[in-house]
Amino acid sequence: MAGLKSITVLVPGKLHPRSLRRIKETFDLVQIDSFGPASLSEELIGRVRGIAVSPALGGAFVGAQLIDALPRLEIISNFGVGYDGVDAIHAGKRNVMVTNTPDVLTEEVADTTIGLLINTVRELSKAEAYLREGRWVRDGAYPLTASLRGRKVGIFGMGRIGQAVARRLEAFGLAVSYHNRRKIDGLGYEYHSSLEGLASAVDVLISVAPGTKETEKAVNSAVLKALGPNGVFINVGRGSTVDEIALASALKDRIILAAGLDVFANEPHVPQSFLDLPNVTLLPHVGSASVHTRDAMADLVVDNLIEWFSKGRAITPVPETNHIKS
Ligand code: NAP
Ligand code: 8YV
Repeated sequence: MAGLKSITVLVPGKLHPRSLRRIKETFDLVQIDSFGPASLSEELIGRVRGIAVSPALGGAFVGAQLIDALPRLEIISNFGVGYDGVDAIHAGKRNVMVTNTPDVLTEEVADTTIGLLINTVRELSKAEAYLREGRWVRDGAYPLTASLRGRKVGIFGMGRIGQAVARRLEAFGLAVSYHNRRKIDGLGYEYHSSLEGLASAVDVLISVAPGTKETEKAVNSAVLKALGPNGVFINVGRGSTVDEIALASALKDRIILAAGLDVFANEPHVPQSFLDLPNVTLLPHVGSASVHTRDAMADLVVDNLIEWFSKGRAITPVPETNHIKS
């Protein structure tokens, strides 16, 4: 790997410490706190050949401006399977490879999704708070809750994680259906060609869809109304896929029963309207956040860089840049 030491990899903002350590051991690592091209010296601009970034953990958004400012840039290695923090379409046009971290986090995120679903329906964290406040002794048993029994679950975004969630739900004896842009051949779950159609056929809607222009605010008031008064909405995909104002109103006016959210449009800021509501379970984007899985993601970020600069190919290119050769 000695030849890689002369290659400069820029890390704008925060990144997992394991990725940082391995990049530092292998490449010429340059970390910067402020992200715009204006914060880079002329000398650095001419040197950077790779970027490693984790937008959701406090890294920079890697947009067209930054990509265009770096004439020798070859690869952007994104920490996370969701790469809405990188302008991959623009990178593709500029012949810059973009990689993400699929598969290594799939089962962890599916576990978290099931935990969030059960917690939302059976109110486990509220029941624990009740016990800790001494209310079991003072007020008696915790009130009875809603149930998962007999529910139909719809998955918006039946990809790697969606299918891992569906496998778990099958073991729970729950009926599963889904909406994607395309029906998946050979997948034995009922397909709905529209999100609203899916929502009206189920009483749990789980969003595992990516944050794109097409999915922006896709979960809107019509979808929530279709989900109905017994409906539960779970989001582990991206906050941008939800009209958060419509969701807060739907929860407040009992258009739906409850929601469980791991992701938000403007992280780490969570709308006060959600914090004020009793029927929403809130998590700080912890879907993949175990030591085991974050280590695997951190390694894949660096392995993509090493593979690119030593063998001229990427391990996990995103579809928008799959065509690019070194
Ligand atoms: P994936 O395998 O690419 O699955 C995404 C699915 O969404 C695909 O089946 C795709 O099917 C569907 N989709 C994309 N655009 C759509 C649209 N406009 N309308 C309807 N369906 C659409 O990705 P994954 O590995 O399962 O990850 C999914 C997402 O989960 C990531 O992008 C990320 O945002 C999120 N995530 C969150 C956490 C967390 O910590 N909460 C962790 C990991 C991932 P079609 O192409 O057929 O439409
Ligand atoms: C990470 C995620 O928490 O992979 C994703 O898309 O949302 C999570 O696994 C996030 O990317 C951290 O940067």
